[in-house]
Amino acid sequence: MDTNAKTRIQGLQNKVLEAIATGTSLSAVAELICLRAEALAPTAICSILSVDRTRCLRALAAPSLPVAFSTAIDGLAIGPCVGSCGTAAYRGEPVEVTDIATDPLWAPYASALAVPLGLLACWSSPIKARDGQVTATFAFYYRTKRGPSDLERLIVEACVHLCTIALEQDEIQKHNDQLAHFDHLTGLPNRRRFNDLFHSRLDEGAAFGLLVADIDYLKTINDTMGHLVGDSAIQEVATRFRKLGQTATAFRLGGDEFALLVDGCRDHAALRETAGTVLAAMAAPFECDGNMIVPQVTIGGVVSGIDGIEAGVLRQNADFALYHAKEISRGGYCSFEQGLRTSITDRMQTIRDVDQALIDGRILAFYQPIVNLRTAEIVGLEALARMRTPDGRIISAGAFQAALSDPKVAYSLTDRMLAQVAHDVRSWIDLGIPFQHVGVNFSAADFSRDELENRLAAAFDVESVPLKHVILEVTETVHMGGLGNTIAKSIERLRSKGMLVALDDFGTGFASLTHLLSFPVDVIKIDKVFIDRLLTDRPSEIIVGSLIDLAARLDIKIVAEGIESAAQQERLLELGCTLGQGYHFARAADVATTTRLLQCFAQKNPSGASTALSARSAGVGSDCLKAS
Ligand code: GH3
Ligand code: MG
Repeated sequence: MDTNAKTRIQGLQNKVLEAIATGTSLSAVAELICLRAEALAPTAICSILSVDRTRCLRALAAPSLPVAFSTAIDGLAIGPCVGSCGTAAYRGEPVEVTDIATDPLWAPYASALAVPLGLLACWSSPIKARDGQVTATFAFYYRTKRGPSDLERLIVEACVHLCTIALEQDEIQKHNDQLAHFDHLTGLPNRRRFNDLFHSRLDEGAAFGLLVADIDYLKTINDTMGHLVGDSAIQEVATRFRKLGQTATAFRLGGDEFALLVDGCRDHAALRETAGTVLAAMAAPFECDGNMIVPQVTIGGVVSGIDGIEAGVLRQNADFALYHAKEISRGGYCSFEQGLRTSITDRMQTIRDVDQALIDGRILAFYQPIVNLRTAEIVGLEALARMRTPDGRIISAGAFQAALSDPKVAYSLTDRMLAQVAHDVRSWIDLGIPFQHVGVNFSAADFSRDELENRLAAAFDVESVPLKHVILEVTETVHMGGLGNTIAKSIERLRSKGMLVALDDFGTGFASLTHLLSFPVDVIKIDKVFIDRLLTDRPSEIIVGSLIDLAARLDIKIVAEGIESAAQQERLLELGCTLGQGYHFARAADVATTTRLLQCFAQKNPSGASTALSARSAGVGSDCLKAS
């Protein structure tokens, strides 16, 4: 071969490699290879076909062949007798057909396809990936009945090599795109892809709805059944979302959060209907690692145009709706409403305030006495959180209650309270006060990690305070909430270790006495709303009276909350309730005031049969909670 030909082949190689290196698309590179090869071999017509995963030929580049010819070949399955290219791909070796009209390999296609176009001979070479799989073919067609020349062999050799590189590069590119746009765990398109589509829908002014969904209690699933089961829950939810097909396009935004784009949706009613379909898809349980799990999700939704036209606002409003749904309708759906923005941003501010107060040490334990209604002696305390503002005001828990919807804040607040309560109880014991017990409030967040027993033990160990001085106070919603009643089980475990559990705010939640039989507690605290109406509302009096009788028979102690008058105190005593708390006796006060109160009014003989809060077993009077 003359040096001129060599140089020209080298020129072809350089040009193509440069195109690959600069990220030119596979089809454009393939076309460039064809045109350059044809320039070097003017009597040849070049065609590159790829072989897809289903082993069918796909037209990649054939710039000098009629489109109809390429279209006819596209989709043919490779095989032992499929022209030159289909056969070369099948055999994995070059196929030289010097007379298409008579060669049996071309029998089905010669007269219908090639010969009428003047294509009389075809030499096809397979292009192989590193693993030996044929991924494409490179062919020279001739208008005369002949085989390739020596120069053409060299050109094809160079081109096959270049095609291998281009195809490999394309695979890498596709793989990178997959990684960049699709989630590894679920195979769903990811946040980036969602953002692209979301913005382009908005740019087009298209009508669409957006649902954001978050799996409920995934942390609990991880903690109780293991991370792999948690992964399976995410995958299962993704699979169910994918099966929604045209109804909504699902994306995994990250963690256990998903987005669903509902094209064509124009109003809240339509979006609510779609959300209903999504929720219905979650109903069936699935099995994983021997556990039966119902994959519950909560969904918030917005409609483009109605709830915002700007991407950031619309997306944030969807989050607000989800946040709201998590609070009022777990496992359900809420659509965005304008009022949500203010209420949620207010709450966020409160969360930030409490978070800062925790950092600054401005969360304080105050104490309200629980008294013997007969003697007004203090038999115990309830610890109540207070926040001191930077300017020194004391804010009661009701005013920053909203912050406790944030599990992290709620958890840290309990830690802070436990440390202070343990410290204060130590000081009372050291002062020789016959201290009995203090109730500490716990939220659902405190049960979210399976370590409450250790946290309690650690906090009180530091001050060498025995846990018998602590009563775990939980509300009905906490007690009955949680995945598969894990909270109730955790409470039962703590009880079995001898700790007392009080059900706080009884009557305001959803608990029934039947629940109490399945998940017993030691103390019921009747909510203030019943005490408020005790003297004026006959049904309230009947409820309180029956509750006191029933509790006595179940060996559960009763504490009345929010007693504000001597008349209420007397009526409660007549009904058989001997323990209570409220402004009539004392408001919650700081540790110094509480110390003075305890020094003056603490029940002197807690172990006496009728004057303590603390017996779980029979034989101890009803106006004590705990046997010493
Ligand atoms: P909620 O009911 O309020 O939604 O709380 P949650 O327990 O589901 O927790 P949240 O939505 O606040 O946070 C998501 C949790 O999901 C955090 C993390 O523990 C867990 N998680 C995030 N990504 C993965 C993952 O890829 N695999 C597993 N197993 N868990 C994950
Ligand atoms: Mg979640």
